Amino acid sequence: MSHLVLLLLAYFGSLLVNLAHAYSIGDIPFDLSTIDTNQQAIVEFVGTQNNIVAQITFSGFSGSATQKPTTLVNVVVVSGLTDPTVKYPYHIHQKPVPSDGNCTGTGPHFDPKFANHGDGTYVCKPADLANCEEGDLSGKWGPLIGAKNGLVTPQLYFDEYLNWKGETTSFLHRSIVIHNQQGTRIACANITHLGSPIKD
Ligand SMILES: [Cu+2]
Repeated sequence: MSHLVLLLLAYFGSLLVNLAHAYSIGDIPFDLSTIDTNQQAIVEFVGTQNNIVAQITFSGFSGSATQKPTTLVNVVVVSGLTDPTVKYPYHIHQKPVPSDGNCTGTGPHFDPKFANHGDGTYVCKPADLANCEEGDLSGKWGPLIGAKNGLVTPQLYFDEYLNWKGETTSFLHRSIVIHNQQGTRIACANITHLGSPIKD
């Protein structure tokens, strides 16, 4: 190989490394280097309820002068949601899973800003995310669509409405509930914070 080719390869190689930190949401450039190593959380469904095996991770980005803080959410389901005609809703619920494992004990959706007035009129519109319940993940980003072989199409999105701080405002140490189409709670698991406690 000529030196020129090697030089060009080195140049484009370094360009790729730089690009690895650049990301864009629509037209807005996003800087992945603002990731906060303390804002990491994981939810694991281990197959003990309706055979549902899934992992949901949350990674917080602290933001910068030109960029709002946001959270990258990754939802992977590999078993249990096997009816391709069903759209399975899932939400962050108010309380962690009780020791008896009963999903009813997780309480209502996590909604610290009272987006739901409890009068039956609540609807989460993707065009108006600020007025969705913070915990209404499937309302904001779409339900999980069943797959015959269990491998649900993964979801990956940035949610700028999730809050990492404050005893009443943080989504940490609560739970995620997956429902069937009728609304029955078919699995629930706790949101575990990875990293040092976050100061308010
Ligand atoms: Cu729910």
